[in-house]
Amino acid sequence: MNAHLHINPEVEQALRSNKPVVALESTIISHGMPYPKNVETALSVEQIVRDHGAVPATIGVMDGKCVVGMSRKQIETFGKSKDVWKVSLRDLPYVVSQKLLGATTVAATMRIASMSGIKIFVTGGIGGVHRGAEHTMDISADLTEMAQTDVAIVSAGVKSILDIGLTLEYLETFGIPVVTFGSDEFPSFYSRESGFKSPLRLDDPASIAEMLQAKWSMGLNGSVLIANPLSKEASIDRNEMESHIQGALTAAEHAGVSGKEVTPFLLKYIADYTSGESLEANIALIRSNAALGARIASAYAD
Ligand code: PSU
Ligand code: MN
Repeated sequence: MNAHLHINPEVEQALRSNKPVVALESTIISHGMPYPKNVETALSVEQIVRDHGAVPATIGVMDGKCVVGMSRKQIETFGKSKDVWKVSLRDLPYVVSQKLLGATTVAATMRIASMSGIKIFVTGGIGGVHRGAEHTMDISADLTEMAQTDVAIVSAGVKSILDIGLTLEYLETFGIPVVTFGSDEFPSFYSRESGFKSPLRLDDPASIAEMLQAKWSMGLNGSVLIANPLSKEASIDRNEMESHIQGALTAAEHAGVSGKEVTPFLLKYIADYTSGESLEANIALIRSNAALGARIASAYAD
């Protein structure tokens, strides 16, 4: 086994005996939500995974190791510390060799999950093709990673800080199936609607697990994006979100934000300007994704 991988004993045991395991990322803890809601949410998400019959494995970088299955204390460290690196794929060797504290994005988390043998990964939203990418070339490494790594991702769709249409085109080009759970429309994170039809739809976790099995057993490499629309009660009106997103994009341009800072800047702006509402929606959707991910992981293990 890779010397930089540290899998906790409970996760290791579950993987060895083919029990369902669900990977969880840490960028959402360190850069996606304020303390202490971030820690409370991360711990409750782990509990939801357990309640649905799977073992949670929150992933991040610490002391030169890719930690797979953080302890409660480690989750608190990621939630409280000020200088946590946002680690995408390109940052991973630097942060590991420099022994820094690193919160992993979707791209880095799924690669570490794959190194460990975990097949299902639950998050809030993935990175994608940014609006204006035809000029900036700002396309998240989450997408390139999804093209090659055999880990399925459960998310609430794609946040409309991104260009959802171009992101769906990219996923099609790279052969990444996009399946929405129980809906014909692809969701846009805070909203059940996006204005885009979902390429595929399945209505139960077992059918999704069968599709994963079919894909990987044929040697078709890469991820499957499983979109789980937020409940109607927690969903925020799409037009209301659009005005906040426009504000966030304008503020980012004025502040000259670029590179890896773009996504955290936009997320924080929206959270600040929608006060509690977007944070509550964010918590509701990640909890719902955790339940669905654990059910798919259980079906896949069967
Ligand atoms: N989108 C969200 N919430 C998030 C992220 C994206 O709605 O927390 C985080 C995830 O960790 C994702 C990362 O992998 O941002 C993408 O960053 P970038 O666009 O810099 O690749
Ligand atoms: Mn980017």
